[in-house]
Amino acid sequence: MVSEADCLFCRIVAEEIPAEIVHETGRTLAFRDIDPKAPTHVLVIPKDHYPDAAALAAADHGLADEVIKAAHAVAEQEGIAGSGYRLVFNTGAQAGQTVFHVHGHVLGGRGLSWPPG
Ligand code: IU
Repeated sequence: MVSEADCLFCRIVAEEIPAEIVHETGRTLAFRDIDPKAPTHVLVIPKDHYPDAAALAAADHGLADEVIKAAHAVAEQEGIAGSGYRLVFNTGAQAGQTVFHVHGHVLGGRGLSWPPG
């Protein structure tokens, strides 16, 4: 397991910090965002630590695919796969990334405007 001691999401994976887990596979974890921006707002992460989506994709071992599949499984489980949902990977500070353990936001349950702010 690749983890960083001071990473919030690594600590959720290690069960040192509680979270409402909604989906888990061998290499991924999904939990409800603590400050939801939509009726459904779930974060999907690889259990291993990669700082952002670019680093995860560069690792090239299929884990990015697993995260995206897990996100769709969450959307189905939450009942928003049919109506539509947004999968967002904020990548870098200017894009709004605040937690530097790659995570996909699964957002849905209401109409979502475009473009984002
Ligand atoms: P961002 O894309 O890095 O900005 O997303 C980080 C998310 O992590 C953000 O939506 C926070 O509400 C969420 N979060 C959380 O779920 N639990 C926490 O303890 C903290 C942040 I700090």
